[in-house]
Amino acid sequence: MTTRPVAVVTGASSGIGAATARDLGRAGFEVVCAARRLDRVEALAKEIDGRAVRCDVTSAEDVAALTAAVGDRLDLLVNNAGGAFGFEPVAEADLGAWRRMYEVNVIGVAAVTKSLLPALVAGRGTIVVMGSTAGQVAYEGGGGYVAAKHAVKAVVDTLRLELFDQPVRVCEIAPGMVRSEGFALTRFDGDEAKAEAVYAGVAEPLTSQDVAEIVTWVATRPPHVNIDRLTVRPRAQAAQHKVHRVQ
Ligand code: 8X3
Repeated sequence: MTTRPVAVVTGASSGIGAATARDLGRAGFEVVCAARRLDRVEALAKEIDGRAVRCDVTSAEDVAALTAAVGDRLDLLVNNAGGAFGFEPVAEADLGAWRRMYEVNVIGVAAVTKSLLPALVAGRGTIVVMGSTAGQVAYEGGGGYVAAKHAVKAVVDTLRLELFDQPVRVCEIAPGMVRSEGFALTRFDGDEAKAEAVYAGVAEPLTSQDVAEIVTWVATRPPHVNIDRLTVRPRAQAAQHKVHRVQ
């Protein structure tokens, strides 16, 4: 029987999710590392003395299995799984990619949160959702992702209202430019040159670890303190389009 608080991190196989799982492990959490790539989360779970569950957040069966693995009580849910697919203008929207983005970023968050909510209420837990500055401002080529992340923000705000009399905290973390393993590469379908260009000349984008430490901080505030939304950008990014690049 564990005496450590228990956290679930979705999308824990890489990037912000993996860094968050590690950071929470260091902070004393027993972390349930959930992701589609089981081999990766198994290795991570071993490293941090946590648990691994294969979970595609768009699969009802996988979400049910994750919920069963968690049991009756949960201290922290980090809805991190998500991502951007494509960078085309609305006029050329890849509708399949838009549907996938809505499915994983929005419905995935709703499905996992809904399923784990009874355990979170029992555990007087905290829900952290990985949003994005794309949930606050639009940018050219971002349409499908921008729309999905705006929807994530709306879901978080709705949830917080609905849980106002429950002992559950609800927080959205909205990072700007993070040089995380995979994000840009996924967006550009494996095109390394395009992925690299996103960060070209930027003195210092955020790292996954920077965001992970914020998740841990949010989750370890006293129970009456709710960080509603935390926006974080690198110093070199004053606004979505205002990025300082040196050549
Ligand atoms: C990532 C931030 O600017 O690529 O969520 O949309 S951005």
